[in-house]
Amino acid sequence: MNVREMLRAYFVAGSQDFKQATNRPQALLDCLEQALKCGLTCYQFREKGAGALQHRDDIMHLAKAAQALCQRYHVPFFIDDDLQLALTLHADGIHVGQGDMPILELIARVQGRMLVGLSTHNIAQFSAANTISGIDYCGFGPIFPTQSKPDADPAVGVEAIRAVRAAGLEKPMVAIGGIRSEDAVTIRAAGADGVAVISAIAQSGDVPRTLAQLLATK
Ligand code: 3NM
Repeated sequence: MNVREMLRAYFVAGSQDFKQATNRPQALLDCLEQALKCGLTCYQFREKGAGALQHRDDIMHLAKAAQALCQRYHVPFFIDDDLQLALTLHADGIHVGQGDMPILELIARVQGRMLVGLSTHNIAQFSAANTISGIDYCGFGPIFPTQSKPDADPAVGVEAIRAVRAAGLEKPMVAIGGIRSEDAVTIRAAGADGVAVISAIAQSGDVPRTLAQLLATK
């Protein structure tokens, strides 16, 4: 699978995204497996924020279980912002934000052993990332206001995706932030290679329908 195809329907989640569940880690795994069965193209393990697991052993155990599921369905497994964990597990990729480990240092330490994704929140950041060949794709957003990330930047809107592509910036891009499954077609038409979501899948009452919409061609 090439990187642009991998970005088509990208699920980002940790146990903290299943606040209603009595067993949050298990709820994450159940939801992830359902999504994988329905054609999910990428998963990022992001155990972060209020309610996230705190103990290293628990995090490792959950990450390994999520990775095993992804491997069973031949879907790339990314780790958010934890290079040590990503290297230990031989993850397919690592994703970092602007405030995490500096991207050039990360690329140097990864040495081509896994894919690298970087979050960008405006055209200037995307443009800077566009010139760095060690970055395999950029997250871009938040497109809409999001409930899932308390420190999110201001929403940029779908128009900002068009502006990035109109400026000739061609790095693979996954749009993120407040995206509902019904928005996927519009967002891809604007120039994103795919959509990354937390709530649209984690809080879906009908994962097959959600994935069908996320993957839809029109
Ligand atoms: N990163 P939801 S927005 C993890 O703008 C994350 O880089 C963002 O969650 C960014 O799909 C975001 O529930 C949260 O809005 C996405």
